[in-house]
Amino acid sequence: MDALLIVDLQNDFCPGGALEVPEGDTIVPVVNDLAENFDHVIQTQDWHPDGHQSFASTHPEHDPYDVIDVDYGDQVLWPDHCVQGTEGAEFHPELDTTHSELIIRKGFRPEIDSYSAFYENDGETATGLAGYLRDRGIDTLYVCGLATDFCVKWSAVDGREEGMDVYVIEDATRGIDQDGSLAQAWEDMNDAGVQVVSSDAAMELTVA
Ligand code: VGL
Ligand code: ZN
Repeated sequence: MDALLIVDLQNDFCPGGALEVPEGDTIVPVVNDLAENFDHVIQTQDWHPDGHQSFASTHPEHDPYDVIDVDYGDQVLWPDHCVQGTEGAEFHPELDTTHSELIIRKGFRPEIDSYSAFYENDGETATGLAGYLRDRGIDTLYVCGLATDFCVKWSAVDGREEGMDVYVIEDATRGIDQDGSLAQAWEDMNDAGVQVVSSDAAMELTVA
């Protein structure tokens, strides 16, 4: 059974937001079309408390996009974004969320960042998504949303780790491209056995 996973399609990742992804908002109509065609739709929402470890502002000696060493390895320091309860953390106003059966919030633990919809960045703390998908008999994920090179990539790769068939919908995702991270992400997804499809192909492949 198939599900569409819409990753972090939130104001702060769209132009004008705190951590804007170039053209991030342009995927909204494509994602809305997809959501209407899938039987099951799941979303993630980046949801950080003030003073989150991943915020550069939490480390006065650092600037945004510096990489620091934390308990679980490298951590990129981001501008403050998707702070719980703020407008930046809301979904894009034109995103149609009516079809969404589950919304997974991630990154709410002050000390751990979370890119993947399955596991936080320590690689151990589960969000519960794997169990949910298994309980519901969902074995195929079509992933779209923001950003290709961070949360989309890690969600897709972890989906493969969980034994799922995973497709990333190329024209329904956009990347940040920090230091070559976008090309690296496509390579990592390919190595993990993630397949790349267009939104048209995704709608034909899935049985609505
Ligand atoms: C994301 C950086 C920090 C993402 C979230 O959604 O890709 N990137 N938090
Ligand atoms: Zn974040």
